[in-house]
Amino acid sequence: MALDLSLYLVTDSTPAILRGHDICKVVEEALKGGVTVVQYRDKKSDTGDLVKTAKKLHEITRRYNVPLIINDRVDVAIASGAEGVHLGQDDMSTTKPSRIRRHAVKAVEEGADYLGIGTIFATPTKTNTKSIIGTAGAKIILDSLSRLDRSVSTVAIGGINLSNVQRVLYQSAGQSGKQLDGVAVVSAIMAADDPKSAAEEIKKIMAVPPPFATRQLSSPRESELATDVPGVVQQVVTAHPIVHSMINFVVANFVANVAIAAGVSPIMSQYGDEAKDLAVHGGGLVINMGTLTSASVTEYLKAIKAYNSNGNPVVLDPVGAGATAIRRGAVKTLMAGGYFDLIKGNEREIKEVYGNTTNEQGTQRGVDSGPRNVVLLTGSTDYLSDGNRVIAVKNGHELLSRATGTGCAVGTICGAYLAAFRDDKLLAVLAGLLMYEIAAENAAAKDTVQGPGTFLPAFLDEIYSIVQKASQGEHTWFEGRA
Ligand code: 3NM
Ligand code: MG
Repeated sequence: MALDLSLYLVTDSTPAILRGHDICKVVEEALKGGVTVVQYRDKKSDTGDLVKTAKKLHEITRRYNVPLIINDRVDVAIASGAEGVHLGQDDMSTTKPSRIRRHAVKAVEEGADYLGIGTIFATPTKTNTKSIIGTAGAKIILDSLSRLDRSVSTVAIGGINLSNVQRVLYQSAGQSGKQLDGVAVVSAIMAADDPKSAAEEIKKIMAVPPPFATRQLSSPRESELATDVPGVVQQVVTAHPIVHSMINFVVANFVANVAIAAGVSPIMSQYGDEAKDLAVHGGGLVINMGTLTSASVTEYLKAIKAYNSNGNPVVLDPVGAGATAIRRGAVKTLMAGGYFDLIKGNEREIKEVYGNTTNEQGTQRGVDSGPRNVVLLTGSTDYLSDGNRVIAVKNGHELLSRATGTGCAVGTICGAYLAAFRDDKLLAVLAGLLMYEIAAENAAAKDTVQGPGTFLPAFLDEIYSIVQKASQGEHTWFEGRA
C-alpha cells in the first residue's frame, strides 16, 4: 500500500477530545472526508482494550484502503494486523541541522517510512512536547533533510487546523524546495462536531496555496533589482494604497504625515474587529508593538487574520522585541498566529524574532529571512532578504536616527508598497525603502537643515517632492542614487 501522508489523522481517546463520541464512528467519518492515514494513539488503555479497538479500527480503515498505524506498540500492531507502527522513542528535541540529519539517517536505516516534525504550534492535545518549533523550525528541518542521500517523507504535527494548514505548508517549504508530504492532526478532526466535513475542508484548502502566497518572479539578480525601483514607486503612488497601521501612540501622528506625503492613505486603528472591513480595500496592515498593552496582542491577531485571509500584506515591526518578557511572549504569539509578508526591525529585534521561532541558538545565519517572510534589518546599512536574495542598502542619513518615528514610518511605507506592488515582495520593500532614504538624504543636504528640528519638515517635503515627480513618470530623482 503506497503511503499517502497528505492528511494524517492521529486519534485520541480522551473524553476532552471524543466528547462521548465513539472512536470508530469518528474515524469512519474522517475516512469519508478523505484522511489518508490513521494512527491509533491511546496512551491509557490496557493491552486488551488496545487490541480490541485496533482490530475494529483496522476493519474500518481497510474498507477505505487507508493504512492503520499504531502508536508506540509493536505488539498491538501485530495483533491487529495494522500496516505500521509509529515509534516516538527517538523523538528528539533539536532544530540543529547536523543532529537532525544524524537522527534521520538512523531512523531511515532502521526502516522508517516517514518522519514526524513537531511540535509546530503549542497545543492542548499534547502538553508535554519538547519544543515548539514553529514553521521556521520545520523549514530548517526540511532543508537539512533535503541534503540526505535518500529522500525521507515528512508530516508536521501540533496545533494544525483549518485556519493555519495552508500557512504551515507554505512557510515550512525549505529553500531547497523540499516540502512536507502532509500534516497530522488530532483535535481538528477528532474533536470536530462533523469529522467528515472537517477532514474534507482541510483537504480542500491544503490543495491551494494561501491567499498571501506570491508567485516568485524570475528572481532577478540582486544587482539588477534597483533598476526597477522608480517604476515601482510610480506604480505605488498612482495606486494610492491604504495602509492600516496598528502603531504606537508616540509616533502615530508623524507616521500618518509621512504616509500622506508619500501618496498613501493612512488609517490608524487599534481595533482588531475593524480589520475585517478595512482589509477588503486591498491595503496593507502594519503591526507595530511599540506601545504594547495587555489587550494589544488579541487585537493584532484579529487584524492579522483578516488581512491574511484576504491575501493582503502584513508587516510586523517588533519594537523592543527582546526588552521584556511580555514583549518576547507577544512576538512568539504573533509569529505562531499569522503570516507576515515583512518583518522589519533593528538587529536586536530581528534576532529576538528568529531566536524565538527556531527555539535553539546557533541555527541562524545572520541576516536570513524566515519562513517566506521578507526581512528588513535596519541600521546604518540596511539589509533586506527574502531568503533567496540579500540586498545591502547604504542610503539614508544619520539625522533619521535623531528623531522618533522615522523607523516606524518605514514599516508603514513598506506596508503600502507591498499592498500596491504584488509581483515581488522584496522589490516592493526595496522601492519603499529607497524612496524614503533618498528623501532623507535630500532633506539633510538642504542649507536650512541644522538638526533634527529642521530636518523633519524638510524630510516630509522631500518625500512629497519625490512622489510628485514619480507620479508624473519622472525617474531622475533616482538616477545615480542607489
Ligand atoms: N505529537 P492537535 S503534537 C500527538 O509534537 C502529537 O510530537 C506531537 O494534536 C509532537 O492536532 C501532538 O490536536 C498532538 O494539536 C497534536
Ligand atoms: Mg510524537
